[in-house]
Amino acid sequence: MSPRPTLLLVVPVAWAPLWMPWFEGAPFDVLLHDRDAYDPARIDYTLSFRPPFGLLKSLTNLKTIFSLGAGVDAFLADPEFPNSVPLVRFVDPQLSTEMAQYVVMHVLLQHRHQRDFDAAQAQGKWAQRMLPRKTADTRIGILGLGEIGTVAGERLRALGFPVHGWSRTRKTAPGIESFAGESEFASFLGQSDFLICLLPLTKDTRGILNAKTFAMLPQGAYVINVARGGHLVEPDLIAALDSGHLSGATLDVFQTEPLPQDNPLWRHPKIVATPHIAAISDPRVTANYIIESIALVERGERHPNTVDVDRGY
Ligand code: NDP
Ligand code: OXD
Repeated sequence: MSPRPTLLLVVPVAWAPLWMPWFEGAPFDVLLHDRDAYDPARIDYTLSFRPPFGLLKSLTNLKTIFSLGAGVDAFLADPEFPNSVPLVRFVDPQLSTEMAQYVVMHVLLQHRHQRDFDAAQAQGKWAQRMLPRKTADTRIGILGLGEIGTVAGERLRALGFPVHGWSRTRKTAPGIESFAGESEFASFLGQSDFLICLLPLTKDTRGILNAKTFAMLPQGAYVINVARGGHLVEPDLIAALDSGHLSGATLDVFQTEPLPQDNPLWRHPKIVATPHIAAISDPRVTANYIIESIALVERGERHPNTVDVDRGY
């Protein structure tokens, strides 16, 4: 009889009670990286989000590396990442729905000028007025029409916004106009009153939210970055907000997380900053996904959510 496979869970020890119960009854053993002693050569699978550099290489018999997040940039940033081992990312309809909720909420808060009404209420002012721009005239541009970008686009479309998206390859999502590749980037930007970043962080997309990009957006555009902090050139955003070209920004992700206390993004009057909470992988759902995924790998099948390491996503 072959030995049971072993999954190494790389999360803080304090999170063990959140995760371990969902693996009970799984047909493999689960060890916690920071708590349990183990022989690196006996680990078959790992599940982590930002594993310490070098750890994965030290596990010499890995069959698959699982990411507990949708984004895998932190894995590929490891100079010793073992390229020959399949890397499988987390894809989950619930995660996509929650990401879409976050995006919809921040589009609506801005579109409906809710913060102005909050301020008016605080002063006891009856500030009745019509929406300055009609929903049908408010064009939403989504950078990245993948698993999450497509769901966010569909939800915004259902609310009456014209939605278009930009991706590497052409898409055919109903009601969402597709722009593809660098040659269509400028025309995509030119009609984006809201620009929502849902790209993976790769060598091609790092710093894509920069002064040049902002200059191609219509006057008064609003930027939402829910992808990765590395997409944004922070001083360029502040300059575009201070010049009045951009009307505001919502940021859920940052170059350095947690966002340092002295970072000006915290206090900028036109920025809404949240602590990387747009959607957090649910341990129960993720554990089920891993149980099914390991069964699939053990049957010798290729996982459909295997990352193309050369492409970076
Ligand atoms: P997918 O891989 O499903 O989609 C990525 C999309 O980006 C695809 O449409 C792809 O195009 C497009 N793309 C990639 N590179 C380029 C490029 N160079 N030029 C144009 N388009 C490009 O990713 P998900 O939708 O699952 O996730 C997106 C990101 O969201 C994650 O990588 C992660 O960083 C972030 N995220 C953030 C969370 C949070 O809480 N803030 C939670 C979850 C995810 P094509 O389809 O043609 O290949
Ligand atoms: C993810 C994330 O990539 O949580 O899933 O950021």
